[in-house]
Amino acid sequence: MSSDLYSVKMRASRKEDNEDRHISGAEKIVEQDMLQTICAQLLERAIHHSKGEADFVNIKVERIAAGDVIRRDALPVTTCEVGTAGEGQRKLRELLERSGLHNSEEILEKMKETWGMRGAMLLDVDTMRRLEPDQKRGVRATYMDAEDSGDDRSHKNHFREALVLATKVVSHKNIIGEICISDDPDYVTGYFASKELGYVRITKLKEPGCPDGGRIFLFRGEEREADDCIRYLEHRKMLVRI
Ligand code: PML
Ligand code: MG
Repeated sequence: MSSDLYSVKMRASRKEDNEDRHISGAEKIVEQDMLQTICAQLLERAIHHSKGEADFVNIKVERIAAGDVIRRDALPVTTCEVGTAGEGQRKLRELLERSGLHNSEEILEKMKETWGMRGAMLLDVDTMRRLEPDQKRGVRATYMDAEDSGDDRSHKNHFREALVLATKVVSHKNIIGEICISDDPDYVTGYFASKELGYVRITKLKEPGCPDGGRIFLFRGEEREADDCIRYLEHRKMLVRI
Protein backbone atom coordinates (compact mmCIF):
# COMPACT_ATOMS: atom_id res chain seq x y z
CA MET A 1 0.00 0.00 0.00
CA SER A 2 1.40 3.40 -0.90
CA SER A 3 1.71 5.87 1.96
CA ASP A 4 0.12 9.27 2.19
CA LEU A 5 1.75 12.35 0.77
CA TYR A 6 2.03 15.92 1.99
CA SER A 7 1.30 19.14 0.19
CA VAL A 8 3.66 21.95 1.22
CA LYS A 9 2.92 25.49 0.12
CA MET A 10 4.97 28.62 0.70
CA ARG A 11 4.12 32.23 0.03
CA ALA A 12 6.14 35.28 0.93
CA SER A 13 5.18 38.93 0.84
CA ARG A 14 6.16 42.36 2.10
CA LYS A 15 4.06 45.27 3.30
CA GLU A 16 4.44 48.25 1.02
CA ASP A 17 2.22 51.33 1.31
CA ASN A 18 -0.13 49.27 3.47
CA GLU A 19 -0.54 46.61 0.78
CA ASP A 20 0.86 43.10 0.74
CA ARG A 21 3.23 42.82 -2.20
CA HIS A 22 3.71 39.24 -3.36
CA ILE A 23 7.39 38.24 -3.41
CA SER A 24 7.45 34.54 -4.08
CA GLY A 25 5.46 31.36 -3.81
CA ALA A 26 6.07 27.66 -4.34
CA GLU A 27 4.54 24.31 -3.65
CA LYS A 28 5.54 20.68 -3.43
CA ILE A 29 3.93 17.29 -2.94
CA VAL A 30 6.32 15.05 -1.00
CA GLU A 31 6.60 12.01 1.20
CA GLN A 32 6.81 12.44 4.95
CA ASP A 33 10.55 11.82 5.18
CA MET A 34 11.23 14.85 2.94
CA LEU A 35 9.02 17.29 4.86
CA GLN A 36 11.66 18.98 7.02
CA THR A 37 14.13 19.39 4.18
CA ILE A 38 11.51 20.85 1.87
CA CYS A 39 10.22 23.32 4.47
CA ALA A 40 13.76 24.55 5.11
CA GLN A 41 14.44 24.97 1.38
CA LEU A 42 11.22 26.85 0.77
CA LEU A 43 11.93 29.16 3.70
CA GLU A 44 15.38 29.90 2.31
CA ARG A 45 13.84 30.67 -1.06
CA ALA A 46 11.21 32.92 0.50
CA ILE A 47 13.69 35.21 2.18
CA HIS A 48 16.25 35.49 -0.61
CA HIS A 49 14.43 36.56 -3.74
CA SER A 50 15.25 39.01 -6.50
CA LYS A 51 12.02 40.88 -5.69
CA GLY A 52 13.48 41.76 -2.27
CA GLU A 53 13.24 40.64 1.32
CA ALA A 54 9.98 39.23 2.67
CA ASP A 55 8.49 40.32 5.97
CA PHE A 56 5.76 37.68 5.95
CA VAL A 57 6.26 34.02 5.11
CA ASN A 58 3.53 31.40 5.29
CA ILE A 59 4.33 27.69 5.04
CA LYS A 60 1.33 25.38 4.97
CA VAL A 61 1.58 21.60 5.31
CA GLU A 62 -1.40 19.33 4.58
CA ARG A 63 -1.61 15.55 4.44
CA ILE A 64 -3.22 14.15 1.30
CA ALA A 65 -4.35 10.59 0.68
CA ALA A 66 -2.16 8.88 -1.93
CA GLY A 67 -5.33 7.72 -3.71
CA ASP A 68 -6.42 11.31 -4.32
CA VAL A 69 -3.42 12.10 -6.50
CA ILE A 70 -3.70 11.93 -10.29
CA ARG A 71 -0.50 11.07 -12.18
CA ARG A 72 0.25 12.33 -15.69
CA ASP A 73 3.16 12.49 -18.13
CA ALA A 74 4.48 15.99 -18.73
CA LEU A 75 3.59 17.70 -21.99
CA PRO A 76 6.24 17.32 -24.71
CA VAL A 77 8.53 20.36 -24.77
CA THR A 78 9.83 22.35 -27.73
CA THR A 79 11.80 25.59 -27.74
CA CYS A 80 11.44 28.49 -30.07
CA GLU A 81 14.52 30.74 -30.10
CA VAL A 82 13.75 34.38 -30.78
CA GLY A 83 15.98 37.47 -30.86
CA THR A 84 13.59 40.10 -29.54
CA ALA A 85 10.48 40.38 -27.38
CA GLY A 86 8.56 41.60 -30.45
CA GLU A 87 9.50 38.46 -32.36
CA GLY A 88 8.45 36.38 -29.33
CA GLN A 89 5.06 38.09 -29.23
CA ARG A 90 4.57 37.41 -32.93
CA LYS A 91 5.40 33.75 -32.36
CA LEU A 92 2.83 33.63 -29.57
CA ARG A 93 0.17 35.05 -31.89
CA GLU A 94 1.08 32.43 -34.50
CA LEU A 95 0.66 29.61 -31.96
CA LEU A 96 -2.76 30.93 -30.98
CA GLU A 97 -3.77 31.07 -34.65
CA ARG A 98 -2.50 27.50 -35.16
CA SER A 99 -4.74 26.49 -32.27
CA GLY A 100 -7.74 27.84 -34.15
CA LEU A 101 -7.93 31.10 -32.18
CA HIS A 102 -8.39 33.77 -34.81
CA ASN A 103 -8.91 36.52 -32.24
CA SER A 104 -5.28 36.15 -31.12
CA GLU A 105 -4.70 39.92 -31.08
CA GLU A 106 -7.63 40.46 -28.76
CA ILE A 107 -6.52 37.59 -26.49
CA LEU A 108 -2.96 38.89 -26.20
CA GLU A 109 -4.29 42.35 -25.40
CA LYS A 110 -5.80 40.76 -22.25
CA MET A 111 -2.27 40.06 -20.92
CA LYS A 112 -2.20 43.74 -19.97
CA GLU A 113 -4.81 43.00 -17.28
CA THR A 114 -2.86 40.15 -15.67
CA TRP A 115 0.03 42.19 -14.23
CA GLY A 116 0.07 41.89 -10.45
CA MET A 117 -2.57 39.17 -10.17
CA ARG A 118 -1.69 36.30 -7.82
CA GLY A 119 -3.51 33.80 -9.97
CA ALA A 120 -4.34 33.48 -13.65
CA MET A 121 -7.06 34.93 -15.79
CA LEU A 122 -9.64 32.37 -16.93
CA LEU A 123 -10.77 33.67 -20.27
CA ASP A 124 -13.67 32.41 -22.36
CA VAL A 125 -12.09 32.62 -25.81
CA ASP A 126 -15.42 32.76 -27.61
CA THR A 127 -17.20 35.44 -25.58
CA MET A 128 -13.97 37.10 -24.29
CA ARG A 129 -15.54 37.13 -20.82
CA ARG A 130 -13.33 36.67 -17.77
CA LEU A 131 -14.63 33.80 -15.64
CA GLU A 132 -12.69 34.23 -12.38
CA PRO A 133 -14.98 34.88 -9.37
CA ASP A 134 -12.37 37.31 -8.01
CA GLN A 135 -10.71 39.17 -10.86
CA LYS A 136 -8.06 40.82 -8.71
CA ARG A 137 -6.81 37.45 -7.44
CA GLY A 138 -7.54 35.29 -10.48
CA VAL A 139 -7.67 31.48 -10.46
CA ARG A 140 -4.78 29.65 -8.81
CA ALA A 141 -3.63 26.35 -10.28
CA THR A 142 -2.29 24.51 -7.23
CA TYR A 143 -1.66 21.09 -5.67
CA MET A 144 0.79 19.81 -8.25
CA ASP A 145 4.44 18.80 -8.35
CA ALA A 146 6.95 16.81 -10.36
CA GLU A 147 6.93 13.16 -9.38
CA ASP A 148 10.65 12.64 -8.79
CA SER A 149 11.31 13.99 -5.33
CA GLY A 150 15.01 13.13 -5.25
CA ASP A 151 16.02 16.19 -7.24
CA ASP A 152 17.65 19.34 -5.95
CA ARG A 153 14.78 21.58 -4.94
CA SER A 154 16.80 24.24 -3.19
CA HIS A 155 16.21 26.97 -5.74
CA LYS A 156 13.44 27.84 -8.09
CA ASN A 157 13.47 26.17 -11.46
CA HIS A 158 11.03 28.26 -13.46
CA PHE A 159 10.92 25.84 -16.33
CA ARG A 160 10.17 22.67 -14.34
CA GLU A 161 7.55 24.35 -12.18
CA ALA A 162 5.86 25.88 -15.21
CA LEU A 163 5.88 22.57 -17.10
CA VAL A 164 4.18 20.88 -14.15
CA LEU A 165 1.58 23.64 -13.90
CA ALA A 166 0.88 23.74 -17.64
CA THR A 167 0.51 19.95 -17.76
CA LYS A 168 -2.14 20.08 -15.05
CA VAL A 169 -3.91 23.11 -16.50
CA VAL A 170 -4.28 21.95 -20.10
CA SER A 171 -5.33 18.44 -19.03
CA HIS A 172 -8.79 19.80 -18.22
CA LYS A 173 -11.29 19.23 -21.03
CA ASN A 174 -12.37 22.90 -21.12
CA ILE A 175 -8.88 24.38 -21.24
CA ILE A 176 -7.64 24.70 -24.79
CA GLY A 177 -4.37 26.42 -23.98
CA GLU A 178 -2.32 28.53 -21.62
CA ILE A 179 -0.22 31.65 -22.17
CA CYS A 180 2.46 32.58 -19.63
CA ILE A 181 4.95 35.39 -19.22
CA SER A 182 6.95 35.31 -15.97
CA ASP A 183 6.48 38.12 -13.47
CA ASP A 184 10.08 37.60 -12.37
CA PRO A 185 12.02 40.65 -13.64
CA ASP A 186 15.08 38.52 -14.48
CA TYR A 187 13.21 35.88 -16.44
CA VAL A 188 12.20 36.63 -20.02
CA THR A 189 11.35 33.14 -21.30
CA GLY A 190 7.62 32.39 -21.48
CA TYR A 191 5.46 29.78 -23.15
CA PHE A 192 2.28 28.68 -24.84
CA ALA A 193 0.93 25.24 -23.91
CA SER A 194 -1.89 23.11 -25.26
CA LYS A 195 -2.86 19.45 -25.61
CA GLU A 196 -2.10 19.55 -29.35
CA LEU A 197 1.10 21.65 -29.45
CA GLY A 198 2.57 20.60 -26.09
CA TYR A 199 4.68 23.05 -24.09
CA VAL A 200 6.25 25.58 -26.46
CA ARG A 201 8.92 27.73 -24.83
CA ILE A 202 9.58 31.14 -26.36
CA THR A 203 12.96 32.45 -25.27
CA LYS A 204 12.06 36.14 -25.12
CA LEU A 205 8.64 37.59 -24.42
CA LYS A 206 9.61 40.73 -22.52
CA GLU A 207 12.59 42.98 -21.82
CA PRO A 208 14.96 42.07 -18.93
CA GLY A 209 14.19 44.02 -15.75
CA CYS A 210 10.48 44.22 -16.51
CA PRO A 211 8.40 43.09 -13.50
CA ASP A 212 5.22 42.52 -15.51
CA GLY A 213 3.93 39.06 -16.27
CA GLY A 214 0.93 36.84 -15.93
CA ARG A 215 -1.01 33.83 -17.10
CA ILE A 216 -4.16 33.30 -19.11
CA PHE A 217 -5.99 29.96 -19.10
CA LEU A 218 -7.97 29.76 -22.33
CA PHE A 219 -11.41 28.32 -21.67
CA ARG A 220 -13.87 26.93 -24.19
CA GLY A 221 -17.25 25.53 -23.22
CA GLU A 222 -20.49 26.40 -21.49
CA GLU A 223 -20.08 29.01 -18.78
CA ARG A 224 -21.74 26.67 -16.27
CA GLU A 225 -18.73 24.35 -16.76
CA ALA A 226 -16.41 27.02 -15.38
CA ASP A 227 -17.08 26.06 -11.74
CA ASP A 228 -15.95 22.50 -12.30
CA CYS A 229 -12.90 23.75 -14.17
CA ILE A 230 -11.95 26.12 -11.33
CA ARG A 231 -12.44 23.35 -8.75
CA TYR A 232 -10.13 21.11 -10.77
CA LEU A 233 -7.46 23.79 -11.15
CA GLU A 234 -7.50 24.80 -7.50
CA HIS A 235 -8.09 21.50 -5.69
CA ARG A 236 -7.31 18.33 -7.67
CA LYS A 237 -3.90 16.92 -6.77
CA MET A 238 -1.49 15.97 -9.53
CA LEU A 239 2.00 14.52 -9.78
CA VAL A 240 3.65 14.99 -13.15
CA ARG A 241 6.29 12.65 -14.59
CA ILE A 242 8.97 14.75 -16.23
C1 PML B 1 7.13 31.94 -13.52
O1 PML B 1 7.18 31.08 -12.67
O2 PML B 1 7.39 33.10 -13.23
C2 PML B 1 6.80 31.56 -14.94
C3 PML B 1 7.92 30.81 -15.54
C4 PML B 1 7.80 30.52 -17.02
C5 PML B 1 8.82 29.49 -17.42
C6 PML B 1 9.05 29.41 -18.88
C7 PML B 1 10.11 28.38 -19.24
O3 PML B 1 11.27 28.56 -18.88
O4 PML B 1 9.78 27.41 -19.91
MG1 MG C 1 6.46 34.13 -10.27
